[in-house]
Amino acid sequence: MFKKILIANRGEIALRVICACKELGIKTVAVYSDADRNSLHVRFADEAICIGPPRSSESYLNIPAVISAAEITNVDAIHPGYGLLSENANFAEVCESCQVKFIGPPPEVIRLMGEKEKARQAMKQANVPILPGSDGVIANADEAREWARQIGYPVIVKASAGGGGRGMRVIRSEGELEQLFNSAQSEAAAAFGNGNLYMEKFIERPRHIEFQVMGDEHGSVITLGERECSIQRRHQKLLEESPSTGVSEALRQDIGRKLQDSLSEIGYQNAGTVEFLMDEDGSLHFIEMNTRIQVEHPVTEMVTGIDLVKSQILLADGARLHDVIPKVERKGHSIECRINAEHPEKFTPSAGKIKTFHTPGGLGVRVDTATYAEGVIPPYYDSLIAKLITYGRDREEAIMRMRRALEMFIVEGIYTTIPLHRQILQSEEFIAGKLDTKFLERLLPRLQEERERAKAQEAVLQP
Ligand code: MV4
Repeated sequence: MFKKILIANRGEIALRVICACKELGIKTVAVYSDADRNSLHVRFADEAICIGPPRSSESYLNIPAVISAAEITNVDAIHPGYGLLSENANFAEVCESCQVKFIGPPPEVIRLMGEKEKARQAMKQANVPILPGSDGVIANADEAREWARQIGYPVIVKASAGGGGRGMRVIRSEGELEQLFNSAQSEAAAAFGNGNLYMEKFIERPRHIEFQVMGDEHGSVITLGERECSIQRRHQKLLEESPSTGVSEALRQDIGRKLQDSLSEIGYQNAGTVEFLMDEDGSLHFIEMNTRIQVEHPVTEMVTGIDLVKSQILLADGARLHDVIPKVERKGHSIECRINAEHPEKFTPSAGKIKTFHTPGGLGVRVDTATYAEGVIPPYYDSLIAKLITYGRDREEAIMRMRRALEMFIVEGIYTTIPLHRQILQSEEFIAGKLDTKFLERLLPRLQEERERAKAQEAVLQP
């Protein structure tokens, strides 16, 4: 078994990995930037090494600096967390060549899934449902026009190297095709150094549903059910839950079986997430795969009772899946609210010093955070400061727990998304489980209107 693991990350996920290592009796090494000197991941790790200045490009993304830290401390493995270097196939390769185990899938698999068009073809080959779309990348606007005629408008072009919405354009008619195709291509080339585009039928109001998978190094893959991630804004998820109110047991089983077959064929290893869009009539269509542990993994942990990060470490050490996860039994319901250091209405980052920090607790409440009272949120990184997770025997209980937990979560000194979550948890649409990716676009204007009405009312009462 690994004796020592380096965590190439910061914040709550670095702490989450340290928790797993402690429970497995594995020593930990934290790396940190100058801005994170007083962070909890530094405090709770057995050793800590400063790897550079505040900017991620010079510290957490600096491969030579991370590898040097691993060599100096003589670790057996590196856990990359999410974001940063977690889906960097070159980094995984460098780890391998330095005899340090990268806790994740093999570099070739990371590379395959990083090319969205190739991932799409690989899934199609393996009978996982995909949307009608182009076969392979599209060379130019003329080819795009041919595909669009065949698929039928509206269509969407996406960057093969993309993700997170960049290099994406919705095309609603032939008249606007050429211009939109060309602008997507330039945007993709500028952002990813690769202008390859592919096309899909566009779904107007999809639900975003993803499946958690785990694979071992002996050819076995299992699925651990789905998460509903439709509540997002500008490609940033805000709230996730498991199970999804839109997925029947039959659909879950069907997709689960297809994923197990396709991913064992591909040679998938370690933790992964397969993203789907659900269309208006409830069918799921593969869109892309993430080859890392995700922010929202706790909701799956809560409903399965399986520690996904511990499982990642054991699987990376060569353990067999049926020894690590003998049985998957899902029970109850779990919701996660992402608490970001952001203005809840403007969504602008809110860095600074936290004055009061009180986290809720009690049965069915979990808080994953690396923040504390008097702690400083640096402006250089992701704005996630805490994840508030509740568990209930059913969705209603998980919702009621989340409502009271949000009431009892106090953060003073910076703005957070807590007030917005309180509103989401009160909304009729959310309570009814009527979700799609336009949910917040409908809710936010209503909340704005309410605020204006309240203000006008106040003016009448106090002229
Ligand atoms: C789509 C789509 C509709 N139809 N593909 C956005 C990010 C990228 N990962 C995939 N995305 C989308 N792909 C087709 N064929 C709508 C989106 C989309 C979206 C997807 C998931 C969650 C939120 C979203 C918000 C806007 C658009």
